[in-house]
Amino acid sequence: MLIRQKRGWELPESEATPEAVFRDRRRILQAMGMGALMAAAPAEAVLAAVPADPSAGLYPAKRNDRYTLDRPITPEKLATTYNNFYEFGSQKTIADDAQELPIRPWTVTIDGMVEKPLTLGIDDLLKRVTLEERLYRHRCVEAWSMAVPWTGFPMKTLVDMAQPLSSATYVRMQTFEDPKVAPGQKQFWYPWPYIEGVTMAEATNELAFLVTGMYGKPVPRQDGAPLRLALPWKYGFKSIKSIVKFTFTNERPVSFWEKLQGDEYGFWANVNPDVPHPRWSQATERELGSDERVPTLIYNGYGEYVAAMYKDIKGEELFR
Ligand SMILES: Nc1nc2c(c(=O)[nH]1)N[C@H]1C(S)=C(S)[C@@H](COP(=O)(O)O)O[C@H]1N2
Ligand SMILES: [Mo]
Repeated sequence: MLIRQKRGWELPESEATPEAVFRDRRRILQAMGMGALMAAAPAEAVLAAVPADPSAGLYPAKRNDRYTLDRPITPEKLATTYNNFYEFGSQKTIADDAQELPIRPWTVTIDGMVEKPLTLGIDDLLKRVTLEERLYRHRCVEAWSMAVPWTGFPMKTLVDMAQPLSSATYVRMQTFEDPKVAPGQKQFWYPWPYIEGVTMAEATNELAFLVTGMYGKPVPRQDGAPLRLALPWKYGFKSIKSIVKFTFTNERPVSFWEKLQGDEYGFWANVNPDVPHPRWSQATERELGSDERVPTLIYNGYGEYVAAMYKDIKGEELFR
């Protein structure tokens, strides 16, 4: 995804040093007025004293067995330490830095062309939905992939809450904006805030899933806490993280990546092994934790659920 900077794999490994972990622990302890404990107690024991996520009791949720995998679940450690979250930097090792993101209070706004505009806290939203677990594949446009047990609720539930007007044809989504905690947002050449968009048909497709949890726990900050999207048939950049706003509109949203480099990252971005990225092949992918390459599938293997939405769309780059 990089445009004007070095690629993640060219950056020094020192990004993920134990020093960074230590710095975070020290920060947490100081915030708790427990600095004196630092010398005495093992860091793990003290971290256990950090107040729990108020939604922790909702997990694990019951698994929906309709969505099955053709491969093993990616080890949690990999899925939660190899991330794309440009708000915290363009390297893959942003997990420690992302712990700076405050996820309570977290306000979600639903506005635009709707009968029921709504502003509510994440925990109130969680009270209005039924959580379930789904096993989904995730295919990044950079040609790595993972298989993850997400927990969340269908995006259609949120659409139904909002009661969109018949004139609404798209949903535009927006990530938090706070350069004080997300240093990537000080990089002025990126078009912050991160924006993504889907059509109303996509938003209400049964696969479109709003994620609040992962591996049977609240989703960690680096993976998009407290609310992110999972669109398993599209390249990963469509699955926007840490969402604060859903706007129903009749104008096609221009996403973060499309603004930056529209010839490489378009609105539709459906996975297709036969349509190469302008700079690399999309025919195969590397599963996190493996060095082998496996074939990439059209719509990332989800064609039976989604292909019908695109059959009458002509003259559009559906696969970029
Ligand atoms: N706000 C925001 N959302 C984002 C991104 C980002 O940089 N910022 N990266 C996207 C990309 S390119 C991918 S592949 C996935 C990565 O999700 P993961 O880190 O949980 O694997 O998040 C997507 N959502
Ligand atoms: Mo990605």
